[in-house]
Amino acid sequence: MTPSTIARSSFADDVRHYLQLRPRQLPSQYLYDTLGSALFDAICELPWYRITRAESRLLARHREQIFSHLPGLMNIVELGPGDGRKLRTLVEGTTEPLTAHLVDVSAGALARAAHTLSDALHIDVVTHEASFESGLDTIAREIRRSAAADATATGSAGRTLVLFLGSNIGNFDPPASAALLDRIAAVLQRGDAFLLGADLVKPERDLLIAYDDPLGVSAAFNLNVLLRINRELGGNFDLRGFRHRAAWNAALSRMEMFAVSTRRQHVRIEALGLQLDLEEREPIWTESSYKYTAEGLIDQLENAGFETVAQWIDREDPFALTLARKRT
Ligand code: AVI
Repeated sequence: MTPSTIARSSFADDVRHYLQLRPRQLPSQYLYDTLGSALFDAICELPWYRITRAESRLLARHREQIFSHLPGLMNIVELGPGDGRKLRTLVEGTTEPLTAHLVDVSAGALARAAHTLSDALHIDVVTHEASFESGLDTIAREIRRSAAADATATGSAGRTLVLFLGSNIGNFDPPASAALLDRIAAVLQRGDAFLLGADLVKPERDLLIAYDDPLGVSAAFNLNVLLRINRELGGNFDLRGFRHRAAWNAALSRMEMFAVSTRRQHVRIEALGLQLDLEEREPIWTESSYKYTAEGLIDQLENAGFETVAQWIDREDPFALTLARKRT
């Protein structure tokens, strides 16, 4: 079974399962079909969504310093490289030859990222069309195999840096993010490193406009998941019967996105044999985006077995880049 067939069968299973929960839900990973990914790229260009620019500024400003903490670095692994621009910005901080392993379930995203990196001549790009977990396992095996061969030839084995940028961690709930950090730590060797980009808590009005922008791009990004169900699973969602809602949940420190039914309506999803009766104002919860404190990020990394080497914060648009090293 290829990763894309796994993704498709779990889309159907997940839609069936999550749409029948109360409150109804759809996992946020399904926002990213071809149109959803293009809409997310557009969100990153909006003046109100500042994560991407804040992180790029930090990477450009501190990249030499980041590499100065990583002597003997040979491999960079990026989980969810997007269009590849973040990694492109980072690797301009070194002239050392490196292998970049890009992990994503989307072949299209991997091709785009590889293309963005193609003129960085010191970077050898290897793509892995896989989930983060299975990609990490495959890469760890490959790196260990070639490190063993290198160590025999040169007496040294190179270090690995894992990147998880763009505040992608924010779309994992606390147990899932702890599990992912544990998994990353488990595949790394002592002295290998992890660079985490995460969005920080900021005033509510800044968060609300970032997730509900005046141009309506966030709304289109959100409601597109219903269109995807229509297209891929034979659903009959009438998108005019839904509106986008973004809300700050202060108690759980997260932004939440919903597709809210504007009237009582009946929806059929042919491929699932599923019928839904939605009430007026009934929400379908489509995404959570956790926001952190700088100290909270250090604690999470410590709990997963990392020690923080450095943390850089963009004060203009609160965002943190944290470099940590595997402890034992
Ligand atoms: C990809 N992820 C980190 C974005 C976020 O901010 O949670 C997705 C997004 N959702 C709405 N706008 C952007």
